[in-house]
Amino acid sequence: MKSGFVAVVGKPNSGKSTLINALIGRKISIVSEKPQTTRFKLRGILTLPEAQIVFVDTPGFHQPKDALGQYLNSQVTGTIKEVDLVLFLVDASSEITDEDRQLADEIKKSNLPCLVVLTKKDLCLEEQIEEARKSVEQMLTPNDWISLSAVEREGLDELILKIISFLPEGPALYPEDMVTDYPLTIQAAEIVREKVLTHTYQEVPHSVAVEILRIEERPEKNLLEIYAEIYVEKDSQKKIVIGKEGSMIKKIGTEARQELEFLTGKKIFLDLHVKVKEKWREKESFVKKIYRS
Ligand SMILES: Nc1nc2c(ncn2[C@@H]2O[C@H](COP(=O)(O)OP(=O)(O)OP(=O)(O)O)[C@@H](O)[C@H]2O)c(=O)[nH]1
Ligand SMILES: [Mg+2]
Repeated sequence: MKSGFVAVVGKPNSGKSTLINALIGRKISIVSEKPQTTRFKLRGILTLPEAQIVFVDTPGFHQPKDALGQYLNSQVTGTIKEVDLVLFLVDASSEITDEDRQLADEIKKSNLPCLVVLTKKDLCLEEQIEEARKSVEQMLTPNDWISLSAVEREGLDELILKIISFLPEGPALYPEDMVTDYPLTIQAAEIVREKVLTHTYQEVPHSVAVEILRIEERPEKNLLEIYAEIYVEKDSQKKIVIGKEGSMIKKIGTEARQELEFLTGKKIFLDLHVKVKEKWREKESFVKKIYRS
């Protein structure tokens, strides 16, 4: 048996969360077409007969603009230090940028084995993959390479075999039926945030944070009551999230409730409030309060 931790790192939107969800076959981490979707260091666990792989999803590595950005980057660099293997995801369908280069430097500093994953192959011509590969070769010399498409599930089995070859011998680290180790409070907050991200644009998705205030169990009714606060930074954003006559918050609430019911197998009562917290992304103490993990 082999087992170990694998950091999944890459710039925002490179496809980290999509890949982890595809490998585990369940939605571990929320996904959106907007950059900087992931804010937590989330673990997804894949148990096979011959190995247990613990993937650590991370926020997209980027040029930080505020306390939130600094915190997210620190989650990436912190994760790189505490794993057995680094998967460096590079979106082959878009330009290589300084963010890729800076992340490559961080990976080199770690001295850990690195497997480069060129993502979104379904969107690329063969030449683009070759070009991406050449650009990455100028940044670092990885231990191995793969190009794949998480959306089309192409290359996933090969990736798993390659990952296992880097892992040390060892027993399973988590129970074999466990796919993630993060608590329902975080899962629920992320699901609500995903619904907000799906339905809002421009600055709003970046300005939203969700905090679960409390969860109350009503076992006699097979019911969970979830009370959540949605934080935004401005009154105008609050209006958008609530929508005309509450239509938007109702839509967000309905979609989140359905997903939470599917996830837990219980009836869900979801209470959502929207609150303005001016410039929360610039306030380190607030960021730490919400995103401590
Ligand atoms: N066509 C295609 N799109 C993909 C693929 N993988 C991811 N995407 C899309 O790329 C976008 C970003 O995917 P995410 O998985 O959220 O990316 P991420 O790296 O986790 O992003 P952050 O959490 O913001 O750092 C989404 O719209 C995905 O649907 C792929 O293999 N093919
Ligand atoms: Mg992500």
